[in-house]
Amino acid sequence: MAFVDELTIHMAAGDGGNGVVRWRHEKGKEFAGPSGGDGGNGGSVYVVGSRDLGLLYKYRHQKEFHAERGVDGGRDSLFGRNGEDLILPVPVGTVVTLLDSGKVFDVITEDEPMLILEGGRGGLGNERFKSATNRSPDKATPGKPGEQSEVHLELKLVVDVGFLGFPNAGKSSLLNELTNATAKIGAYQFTTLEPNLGAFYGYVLADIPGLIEGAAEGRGLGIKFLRHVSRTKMLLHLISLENEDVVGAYKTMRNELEQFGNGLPEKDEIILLTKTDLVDQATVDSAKAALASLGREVYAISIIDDASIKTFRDMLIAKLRAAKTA
Ligand SMILES: Nc1nc2c(ncn2[C@@H]2O[C@H](COP(=O)(O)OP(=O)(O)OP(=O)(O)O)[C@@H](O)[C@H]2O)c(=O)[nH]1
Ligand SMILES: [Mg+2]
Repeated sequence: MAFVDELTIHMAAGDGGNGVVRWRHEKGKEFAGPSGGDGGNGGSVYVVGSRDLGLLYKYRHQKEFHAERGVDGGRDSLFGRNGEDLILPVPVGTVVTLLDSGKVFDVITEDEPMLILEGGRGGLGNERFKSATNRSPDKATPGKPGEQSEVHLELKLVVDVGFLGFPNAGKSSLLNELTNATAKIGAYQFTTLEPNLGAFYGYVLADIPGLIEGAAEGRGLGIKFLRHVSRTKMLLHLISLENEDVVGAYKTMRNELEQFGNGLPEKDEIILLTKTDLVDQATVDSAKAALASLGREVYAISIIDDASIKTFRDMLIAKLRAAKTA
């Protein structure tokens, strides 16, 4: 799932349909009075929370969203039909700001539409203006314009676990293994160019592009993505056992975090050694011991070892549930 977290679009509620001036015709009567109907109301614009975190990405090429206009009134007292509302699904966690008025809507629930722009009321047909003193009014009113605005949508996602690591560490492979994500995997660096998200037992896991030394100063794809993990509750730090010096690799990455700051260094962190199938057990054990001696929790997996994935998955679920109740 590709990731777009900000979008500005133009949204418009529908204008009201016009009221009309019409006259009744009845056989044998020269004058039978006004019969112009009211216009229908314009459709309103709503946003509604959805679990689909990729929605903003789907809207990225569309700049204009509008509800339907009300239909004009007709003769024989016919009311125009109301315009259809527009109900735009946005990911739960989206903050919707109407740039024209500054109004802000926080979409935090699913399936509860929130009215953001109201459709214009339909105009009145001439039949409405009939009175004892005026039996043949030729007055009708136009529909009112619907509200419209530039609208800024920003997804302020609460990611539960952010994956961190050098390119090729196996971040995307793990995300695909643990979640419904279908992130691209490649045997080269920087396969992942923007964050991928996956749903994990009601939690959100995010895989970000690989970081390299100097990321905090803007090297590689760096800083833009560190910003994303700065919103996560927990970091999963992946280190490939292809590294001969896992402690060195760990310290390099930690150093980037320290330099970046923004609360990142203080986050809960789990270390995950990857690709255990490429080395012997003794190497796995000594790497684990060396990292554990820094006072960190360390786990090890291989994508081709189902048992290791299962153990890790169970541990992660337990940890997330414990964090929630803490
Ligand atoms: N042997 C082995 N290879 C693995 C394992 N996990 C991932 N790989 C391979 O390692 C390479 C990199 O995997 P990715 O999941 O794309 O790594 P990444 O960390 O997302 O890389 P970037 O997106 O470039 O930062 C791919 O060729 C994977 O097939 C593993 O457990 N064992
Ligand atoms: Mg990747």
